[in-house]
Amino acid sequence: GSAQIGVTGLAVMGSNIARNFARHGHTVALHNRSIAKTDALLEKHGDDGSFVRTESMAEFVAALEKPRRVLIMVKAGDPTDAVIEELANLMEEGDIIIDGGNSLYTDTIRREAAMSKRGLNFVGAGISGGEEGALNGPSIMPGGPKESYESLGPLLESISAHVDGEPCCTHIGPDGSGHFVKMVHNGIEYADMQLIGEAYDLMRKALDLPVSKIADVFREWNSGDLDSYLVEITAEVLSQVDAETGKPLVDVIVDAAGQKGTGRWTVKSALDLGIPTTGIAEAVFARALSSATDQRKQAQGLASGTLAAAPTDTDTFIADINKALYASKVVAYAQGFDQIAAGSEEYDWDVHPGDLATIWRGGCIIRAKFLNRIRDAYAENPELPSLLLAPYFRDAVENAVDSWRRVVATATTLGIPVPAFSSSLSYYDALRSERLPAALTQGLRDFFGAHTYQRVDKPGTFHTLWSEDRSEIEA
Ligand code: NBP
Repeated sequence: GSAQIGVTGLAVMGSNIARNFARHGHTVALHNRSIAKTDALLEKHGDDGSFVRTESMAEFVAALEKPRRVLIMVKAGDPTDAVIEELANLMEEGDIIIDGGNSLYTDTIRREAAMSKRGLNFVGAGISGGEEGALNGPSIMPGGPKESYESLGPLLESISAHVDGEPCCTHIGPDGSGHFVKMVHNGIEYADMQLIGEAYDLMRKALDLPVSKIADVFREWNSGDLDSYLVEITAEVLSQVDAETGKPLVDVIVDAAGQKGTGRWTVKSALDLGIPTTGIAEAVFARALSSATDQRKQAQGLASGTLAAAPTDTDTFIADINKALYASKVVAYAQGFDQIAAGSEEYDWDVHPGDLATIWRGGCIIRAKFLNRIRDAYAENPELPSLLLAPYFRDAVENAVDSWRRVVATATTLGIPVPAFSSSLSYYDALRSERLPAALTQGLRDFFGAHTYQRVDKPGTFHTLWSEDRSEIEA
């Protein structure tokens, strides 16, 4: 065979990636379970480059040069397992199977172990950027054996997005690390979108701004510190007018947010790792609450209270929201990077956080100017205990903190929900607190369950004899 890469699974993502490879001069073998998608691709875009049409999996594998490289772009879960098995039976030692779908990282760990036993290289690669990114340059997070990256890396880097000449693709670490960081990336995407939603909601409900004006605010923000793809497309979506009703499109869209599961996975993993990824969790729960439409309908008459303290100056409050958004975003990223560090530690992956900031600057949904700052922060100190402690972010948050508090306080008196703004602020306050009420928690646990506690003034483990004379013993 002569094809440098094969792509199986030619739905929207797979066909766009196949075209991307072809446009970069690679010969691409094409395969899909049903031939219709393969033919549709060839008919519409056969001119993009050099493709090899194949019908059966055997024909597909035979079309590839050795070591063979196959990218699987089918539905995550059972379909991916089925395709891997079919391929593995046809491939030879040293060949590389890449799963570019949104697989759960624990599945990737399992698959990599099974494939390496059979002498095959298995690479779980997170791919972000949606349809458009797949075609024009996604951000790619490949895990798997380091050796496989030597032959695969240049190929993947050639089709990835580039920022300042650097590819948005690098080897993340062994086995499931690529899909793990892609999962957290998606979780951060949830948090980012929730924060943007809260900022928008405040401008509508606290400032009574028309949607078109809010679109202008986001457009303006996109030329400052908040410069990012999601802020940019927020301005686009808010500017859209519904052809049928003449209303802003956002006003005719049902306010129940869907989810495909990667946010939920991130939070489950955060719970298992014991990392307070509150920004992402609030975002996942906010989508769930939005979708509880019956319950919401019945709760609509509940009292809001009488505190309502509206902001006095529109421009000042918009500037406050901007800073609250920025500070909360720093918290969401700080937490996401903490989770990646914990996952890396747990699975011995040696993931470099600075690499992630680098490859997330382009191609992916959370791409943002801000990531340059994160990259600099980890370049300066790879052992950073929290992003919030990097000098740049420490200053930025200090500069924003009064605005952040005003926004959360105002939203609270007006009864406007800001779960991500407020929980991020609480996280920040908890993190910087010298003492936390966890001391009382420990006391309570010792009271009802003899769970013991430690003292601030001497080493050891202690228990108070609560049901006896309440003297303290060393446990
Ligand atoms: P889908 O996730 O909708 O999957 C459709 C493809 O899977 C078709 O090619 C279909 O073949 C194939 N397939 C199925 Br379903 N079951 C199969 C089986 N048992 N054996 C063989 N093939 C099977 O496609 P997508 O939206 O292009 O996404 C592909 C992957 O990329 C997914 O894992 C997704 O999570 C991930 N991803 C998507 C995005 C995005 O923005 N959409 C972004 C990043 C990652 P058929 O044509 O014969 O039915």
